[in-house]
Amino acid sequence: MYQGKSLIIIPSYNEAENIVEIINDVLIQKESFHLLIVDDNSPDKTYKLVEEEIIKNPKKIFLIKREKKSGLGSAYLAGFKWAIENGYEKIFEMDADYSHDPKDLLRMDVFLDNDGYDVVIGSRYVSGVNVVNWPIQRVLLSYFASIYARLITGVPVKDLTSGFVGYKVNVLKSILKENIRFNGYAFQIEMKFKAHSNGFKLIEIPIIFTDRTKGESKMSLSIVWEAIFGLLLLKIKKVFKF
Ligand SMILES: Nc1nc2c(ncn2[C@@H]2O[C@H](COP(=O)(O)OP(=O)(O)OP(=O)(O)O)[C@@H](O)[C@H]2O)c(=O)[nH]1
Ligand SMILES: [Mg+2]
Repeated sequence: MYQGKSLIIIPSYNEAENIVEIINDVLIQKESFHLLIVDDNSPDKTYKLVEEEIIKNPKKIFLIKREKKSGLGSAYLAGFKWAIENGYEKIFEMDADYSHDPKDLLRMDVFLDNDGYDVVIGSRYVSGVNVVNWPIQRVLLSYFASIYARLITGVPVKDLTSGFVGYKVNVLKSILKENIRFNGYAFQIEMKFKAHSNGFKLIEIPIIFTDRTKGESKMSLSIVWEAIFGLLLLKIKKVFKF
């Protein structure tokens, strides 16, 4: 239905302070960009603001509203399925909180028009450390997590936990045939791991990641544990193929 178009998927949970602005900032980047918000019944009613935007622009903005908070990974899986069913060719993951600059979507989109690349990753660590306004503990955690993830998985990507990623639809079709186990940071690692092991070509381009200035973080210790131990499990399962 939407061949040649790009779908930007934004999961949202209590992003009322960001959502209207980010929707409009994404749409002005390129005529062919469409948006899908996956909201988990946010208590601050983020979805209501999305519904109001949809009334103004029903052909380009879409909403999946789920019953309850079920995690970032499962929100993306619902979004990917919808994107495939609706015939989009390029699909992006992006946060609602302005950590990812909508302007970077243009640079990323171009790579997916190129035959040589299947996945484009907006990367904080491709040239030094490009993170603005994160406390030093958070930068260190993320940076060492990325080194750990690279060592364990063997995937030659510097920012494996990046949540700013574009995929050609074939990549998602192929990955979704498999079982996706994880839901938090580990979900991001798993997606790149599976894309790489299914033979797709990944490229990292540098982006500047800025900490959110509005709304609250949903990061939790359980998300970090899932990434640390879950990854080991993923590797062991791959080695022993069960
Ligand atoms: N639908 C849905 N969206 C979520 C869920 N958890 C987080 N999000 C959204 O996913 C994106 C990333 O979440 P963040 O809270 O920014 O996580 P983070 O980037 O690790 O943490 P901070 O930047 O420190 O806030 C944001 O757009 C959130 O609103 C969830 O369970 N369901
Ligand atoms: Mg964030």
